Amino acid sequence: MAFDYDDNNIFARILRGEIPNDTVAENLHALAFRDIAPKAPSHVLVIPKGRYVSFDDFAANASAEEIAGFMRLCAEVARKEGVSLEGGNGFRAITNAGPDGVQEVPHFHLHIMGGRMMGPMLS
Ligand code: IU
Repeated sequence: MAFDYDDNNIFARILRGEIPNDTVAENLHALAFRDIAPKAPSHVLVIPKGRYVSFDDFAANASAEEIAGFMRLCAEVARKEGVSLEGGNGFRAITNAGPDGVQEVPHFHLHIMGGRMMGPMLS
């Protein structure tokens, strides 16, 4: 298998309820919770409930329903956090994949960050 999923990664343990999290929103396919070390006034991680290592694993192997549920939850988070373009000032959504992307947790997640001007992409 191309993507070996580690069932003991920290986000798998959060999904199993073994570790507490500060939930912002949830649906059938995804969970959104506050990053433990926020890099912006609003910094939320959105993760699929399925076992996907990275963006490319999720994009290639998740069902259309899982992908839609995930994306809709991202939009709900932006609205709830007051950073969507419906009334807010915008946000940054990024994912880190693999060693060059400096991915720390091997369960796909999207960072949604807002509440301040984010600055240049690269650092
Ligand atoms: P990365 O995209 O895998 O590089 O980032 C992982 C993020 O997960 C990082 O921003 C951490 O602060 C965050 N995080 C968390 O919210 N809770 C945890 O228990 C752990 C990491 I470990």
